[in-house]
Amino acid sequence: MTNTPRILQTIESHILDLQKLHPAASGDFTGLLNDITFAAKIVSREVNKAGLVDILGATGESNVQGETVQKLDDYANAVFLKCLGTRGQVCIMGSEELAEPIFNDVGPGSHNYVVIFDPLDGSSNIDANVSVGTIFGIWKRRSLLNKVGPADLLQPGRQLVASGYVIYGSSTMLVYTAGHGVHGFTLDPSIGEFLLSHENITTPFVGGIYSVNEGNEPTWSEPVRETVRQLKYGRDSGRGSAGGKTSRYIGSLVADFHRNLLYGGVFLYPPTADKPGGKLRLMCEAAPLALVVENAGGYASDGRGPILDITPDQLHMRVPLYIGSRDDVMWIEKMLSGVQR
Ligand code: P6P
Repeated sequence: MTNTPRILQTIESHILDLQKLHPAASGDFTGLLNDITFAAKIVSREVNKAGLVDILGATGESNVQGETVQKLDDYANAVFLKCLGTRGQVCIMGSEELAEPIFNDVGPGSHNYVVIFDPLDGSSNIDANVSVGTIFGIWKRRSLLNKVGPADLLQPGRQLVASGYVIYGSSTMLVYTAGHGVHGFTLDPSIGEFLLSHENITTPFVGGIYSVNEGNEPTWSEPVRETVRQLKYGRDSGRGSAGGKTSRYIGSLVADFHRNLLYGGVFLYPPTADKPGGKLRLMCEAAPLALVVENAGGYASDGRGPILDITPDQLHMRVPLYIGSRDDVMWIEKMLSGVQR
């Protein structure tokens, strides 16, 4: 009996299967997800060459092709802006790299979707060959009859129709959810296809890892300090308890999030003295990852309640972020909202 090769499923065919769940679908959403996939392939190629062709920073020098060297995050930003909504599906694009969103509800196409993204999160790590990532969120346009405006842009994560991230690491993976589970696809550069490698990702209810920049401890509040102490030593425990978690912190959100999603754990970015509202951005980082983690069985909080329920007051609104294994994040929320166990 010859071994029947496992059927390899590309992300494009996975997305098409998703479209079949919605018989009335126009195909715009499918096209949009495929545009994101295409942009991810282009960015992956450049990120993986970064150490070779001197795309190392905003030097203003020319590279071997005589082109002006772009910072990789500028490059990634330009690629996603160019690739998104090539069929006119998108009415607003918001990028972590752009102060203002780009509105576009004229010309051919349905202009039905809003896409907010961080084109290359963690890019300051790229020169050290640390994994970096793209994070994206897709909302539906609300103002179907009148001109697109702020009400279409500033939507809570609960209104996301899909979200995901790309991690450019030892391999390039695209992980996304559209409300029917969380699925991971690994890029095979030899054929230029993202192949299904992690179907129906679920994250452990309780994790063994906590991820936080402990260098910020001097500026944390006392409840945050006590929470991290108990993550380290074990909950409600005296010193030296064996019940603590192990510490893992890369300093690249997508890499820390992805590892904790697969292994179980909690990532924390509490308020600090210079970022009293938190460092991470709600719309292009926290909310898209919150949708992913909730669809994988986890939870994401700002320390008071669900990240997904926060309505942004502006595109670059920042929030404190506690995200990962459900039991861990719920416990942190109780610790920080003063409700002891
Ligand atoms: P800190 C990278 O700059 C980033 O935006 C996230 O990717 C990462 O989680 C966080 O900042 C790291 O911040 O203050 O620990 O260096």
